[in-house]
Amino acid sequence: MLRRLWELSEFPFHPEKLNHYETLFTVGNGYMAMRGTFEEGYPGEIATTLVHGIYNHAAGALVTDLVNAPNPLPLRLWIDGTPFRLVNQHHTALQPPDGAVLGYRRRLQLDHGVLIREVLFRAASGSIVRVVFERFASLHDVHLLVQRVRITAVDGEPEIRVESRLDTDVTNGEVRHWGNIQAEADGATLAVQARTNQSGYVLGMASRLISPYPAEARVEGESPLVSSTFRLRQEEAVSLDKLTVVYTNRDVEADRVLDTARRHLQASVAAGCEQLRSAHENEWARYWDTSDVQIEGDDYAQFAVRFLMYHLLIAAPRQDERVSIGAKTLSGLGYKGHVFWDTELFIVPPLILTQPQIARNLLMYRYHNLPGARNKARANGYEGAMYPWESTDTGEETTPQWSDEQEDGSRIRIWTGDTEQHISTDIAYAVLQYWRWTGDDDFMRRYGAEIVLDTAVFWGSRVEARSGRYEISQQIGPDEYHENIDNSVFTNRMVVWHLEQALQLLDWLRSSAPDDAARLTAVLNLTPARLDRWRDIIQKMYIPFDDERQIHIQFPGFFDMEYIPVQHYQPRAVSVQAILGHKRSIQSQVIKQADVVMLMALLGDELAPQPVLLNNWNTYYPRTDHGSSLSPAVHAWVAARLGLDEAAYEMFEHAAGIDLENNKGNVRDGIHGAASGGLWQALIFGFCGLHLDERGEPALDPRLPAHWKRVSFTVYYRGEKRRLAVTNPVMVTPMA
Ligand code: IFM
Repeated sequence: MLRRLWELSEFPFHPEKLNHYETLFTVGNGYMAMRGTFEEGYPGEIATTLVHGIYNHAAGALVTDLVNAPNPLPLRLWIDGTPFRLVNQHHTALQPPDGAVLGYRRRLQLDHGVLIREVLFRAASGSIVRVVFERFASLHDVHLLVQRVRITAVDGEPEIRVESRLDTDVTNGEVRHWGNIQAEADGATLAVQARTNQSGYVLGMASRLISPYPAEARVEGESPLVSSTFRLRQEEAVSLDKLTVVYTNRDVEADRVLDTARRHLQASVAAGCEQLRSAHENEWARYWDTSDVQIEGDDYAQFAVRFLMYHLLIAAPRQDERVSIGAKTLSGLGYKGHVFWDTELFIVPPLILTQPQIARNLLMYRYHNLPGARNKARANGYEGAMYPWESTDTGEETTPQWSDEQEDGSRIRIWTGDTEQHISTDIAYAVLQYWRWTGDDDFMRRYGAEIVLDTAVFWGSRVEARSGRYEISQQIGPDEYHENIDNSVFTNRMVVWHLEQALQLLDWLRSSAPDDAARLTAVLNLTPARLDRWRDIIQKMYIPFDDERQIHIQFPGFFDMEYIPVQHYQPRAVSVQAILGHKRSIQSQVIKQADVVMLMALLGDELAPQPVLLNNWNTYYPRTDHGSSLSPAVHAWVAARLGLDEAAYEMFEHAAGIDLENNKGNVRDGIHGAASGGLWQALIFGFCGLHLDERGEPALDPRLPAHWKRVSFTVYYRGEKRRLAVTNPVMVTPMA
């Protein structure tokens, strides 16, 4: 793979990386996204189009899926009757007489959000054509997908047939979600409407092939298609455009979905592709103005940070506060499109600082889903709001209870939906972080405070008073190898922090927004007795700590388990857990991901003095196998703050390679959204040391890798754009 500073490029074709690259080459606009599959198809492809918020729990499926929508991409070509494709019907490289691929290059322009694929192709007849496909999901008009194919007769005078289709024969793996499919082909316009078979979402798609030649349309099975045939003279070139518009009944009433899509299509056709493209590119320029980070002295890091931001931006809902970003963004079917803590602690922070309106939308998703969190608390015998570990459109808990079948036919019980409860505090953390950076008091008064306070109410009812102190039993901390343990130091300490913040927030509300304070006090039943209990918990919560070694203890009993020197298992392409097996590793000190180290990232110096933080690092870093993609970036961030330059850069590179190099081997399932957001935080909070100082003002404390010359970036602070830069040797450009 080649990388220019603004471009991901594949040259020549790498069929062995087909699914990996489909993920990387995804285009999207925060409403919908399409994986980088080919217009003509390819065996083994995972063609996926995802539209935010369209979930369905099909009969027989374990849990709800984010639904793979009908595929709008198909554009097939025949050159003198030879089908244009990159592989023959036996799935081996194309050889005469099936035609031949003479050259191939694919480029994703990160600055413009445009995907371009160029192929030099020889038909069986001997004619040679150059075919250039382009596509973008408009950032200006989120319902619109624009495709273009340009065909040039390089040698010969070939007859060309182009066929455009909307493919409704789509599934999520084995699971079929769509029913009531209607397909229409009328002139050059194709249309489909379908309804999800359990949740009843209606999706409509209308598409037009804009061709200077006569076109014929028909419906084949349940998919409409249109084709156009013409002959090119030697060296003649022709461009055909395909515009597709998508609507769902999340946008308009169900009976208006298709009609709205059709009208919208008509207006887009009238506007013309050039105008659609420049509006799209201008919108990208607007987003990059605040989201770009420039790194001088390290092209790999520069490219990686642009790539991650591109992927966060194409997944980020810009006009919708009832959806959120799943763990695999909109670029794959992994984790079924479910929303985890990945969003609030990893993805939201870069957005708070560079696109605060999007961050607000994502937090509003949690506000709207408070009823689901309250249901979960009640169902478990608690008060307040207990957010689900995995969330979809309903806000109810959607974590599967059992894994898919293992090789031996068994299934593993998944406990995270029951006992990975720190998510409620993670969400509160993000709300407070948003508030501190944006100063958005209106959001806090009307929505944010209710999230922070009602999750505090949950913890007040969740903790257990035992032997003169408070404990929390049966937890899973960030390190998910150790399930249902008592007194996770991460959870217990974050709960103390959460309750402290909740009390301070209530004080602020009382003084600056007494009506809201009174409303929330009444609705959430914030009695003096309840607040006294919070104060008591803050004082007496059990925080596992080893006085002798001056370290936090991940949980009592952790050090009694088998010690496995994780660093000896190198080089390895899989986690130590995968090598040693589930059973052994859960009874060992092998840690899946930053846990105490995550606590250090979130609380920084507030957690403990520097020597303790260093002791924690020296204890936990060597025991961590980074089995989760969330881990390396957090380690990079913390190592940078501790001045451990070598480890910081090593972990930064590891995190950058998770998607780009597929170093966890599962990018086919989608981009690792949390690793992406984590990488940004390692860069900005870790290496650049951006933080709010004692006065609540942004400040920098850089610790750049030695070979970096300069990092410059933009953040929003309380509604103002600030351009910042740090250099090596350290120099901080005053905030402007
Ligand atoms: O949320 C994460 C978790 O921390 C580790 N396993 C994968 C989840 C989704 O990314």
